[in-house]
Order: sequence, then C-alpha cells, then structure tokens
Amino acid sequence: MQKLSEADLVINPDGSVYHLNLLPEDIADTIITVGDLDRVPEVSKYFDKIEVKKGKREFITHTGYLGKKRISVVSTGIGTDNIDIVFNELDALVNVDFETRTIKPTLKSLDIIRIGTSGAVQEDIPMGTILASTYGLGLDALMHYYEQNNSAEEKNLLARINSHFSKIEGISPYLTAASNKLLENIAHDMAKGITVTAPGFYAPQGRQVRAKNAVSNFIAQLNSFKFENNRITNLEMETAGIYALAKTLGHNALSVNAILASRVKFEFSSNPNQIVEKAIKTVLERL
Ligand code: R1P
Repeated sequence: MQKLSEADLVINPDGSVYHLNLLPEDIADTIITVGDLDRVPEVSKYFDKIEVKKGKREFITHTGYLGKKRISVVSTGIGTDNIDIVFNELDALVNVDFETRTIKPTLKSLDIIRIGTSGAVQEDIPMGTILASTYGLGLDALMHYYEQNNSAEEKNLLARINSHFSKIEGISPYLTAASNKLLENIAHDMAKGITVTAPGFYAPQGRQVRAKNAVSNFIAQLNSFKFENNRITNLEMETAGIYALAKTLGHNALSVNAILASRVKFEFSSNPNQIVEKAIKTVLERL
C-alpha cells in the first residue's frame, strides 16, 4: 500500500489534519457545511449535546448529537478554493489511516449538506425561498485540476449549457448532480434547480459597481437556459465544487440555499437571518 508523503497530506504534530485542525474521531458521518463561521453556532445551538468545538482560520467545527444522530457542522469560508481544502481534509479524516499514512481498504461515504445563502435568477423564486440544487454548474476552475467521472446525463446537460453559454468567452464550466438519496430525504418538497457557482461575488455574478463588466447580459444568459425540466435558478460560490469533489471522493452531497436576493428584481432581504434560520431548521428536522 502506497504511503502518502508528509508534503501531500499534512498532519499537525498533535495528529490533526492541517487546516481543519481535527482528529479523525472529531467528525461525524453526517456533516453540515456553512460558509460563514458565525453560522456554526447557529446550527449547533439545536444540538442536544456538543462534544467537539475546534477550528483554525475560517474552518470552525462543532460536533454533537441531535437526539441519537451524531452531526458535525463545519464552516468553509467563501469559495471553491476553500471547498478544495475542506473536502480533501474531511475525506482524509475518514478514508486515510493517519498512523500508516495509507488509504483505508474500506472507504466511507459521508453525507454532506451545505446550508448556504444565494441569489435567485428567476422571477418566480422570491426571497425567502429554501431551494435545493439539483446540479452544481461551476464557472470556476477547481475541477480542471481533478479527473472527473460524469454520467451520460451530466455530460448531455453540460453540452446543452455549453452551447447556450457560447457568448461567455473563456469559461469552461463543469457540472455535477446532487445525491439522489439526500434530495429525496431532505429536499423532496423544496424548490429546485441548477445552481451556478461563480469564482467571485461582483462581476463573476453579473454585479456592476465600479469596475466595468466584460460579460454583458450575464443574468439573462443564465435564466434563459432551459432543457427539459432543467433551468438555472440561483447563484452562489461553493455548490459546484462541493458536488464535484464529493462525487470524485465517493461522498453524498446536497446544497440547500437560503435565497436572500432576487437578482432579477434587484432586491436584497432586510431579514436574511430569518431565512437562514428557516433553512437550518428545515434541514435539521429531516436528518
Ligand atoms: C458570498 O456572500 C457568500 O455567501 C454565499 C456564497 O456562496 C458565498 O460563500 O454562501 P454562504 O452564505 O454559505 O457563505
């Protein structure tokens, strides 16, 4: 069995993984990820018991029990560059033997649910909606560095999107589906759609402040895509990386979005915390 080098997988002197600062026993098999580290206690306040509170940089983890179910909530910070770190390190915590630095013979699949915030690009999706991502469409470059194994359905949908997007030059999107199991168990009655993951918040999401946008009609290009019952519903900064890396590593992932803004009605919620709270409660009730 090949040994992972100290440079490839960095383990701290106390046996914890480099950025997350966690030991293998510190994480549960069900994991909630949130972007904002202040959202971690907003989730764990519902736990009946908290066993672990650890962190480093923007990566804060609380692990505890909701009834008999052990759950970890981990903050990722913003963006798919952070998702790269969090997902590789969560996977290493369960699938690498830290003593021998070898991959375990039997691999574990984690259930990973993002509870994040997002802006809607369709008129009929109002602020306050809790929306589950059927697919993550990445406009960032993360998955250009990993081998992917897409289904025929994913490849076909991506080909349709690519021909629709031909006007956005230099972008080579990637697309991955949500876990069917988590969609059915957690999101059966939620609004659903394709979530676009952008590599920035302003021009990469079509916002115009002072720097001039190079891509015109960005939101209109997104919301005019339609193939069978698939349409693009919302924009954020992590889902595509989460879905793609989870699939590559053999984990189940679902992204649940609290819609705080309507990008077509030019509105932003005056009470975002209430919408996020609703998303947290809805997910926790269904775990
Ligand atoms: C941008 O403000 C951040 O908010 C959204 C985006 O994906 C990005 O991370 O999600 P979170 O609220 O989960 O961080």
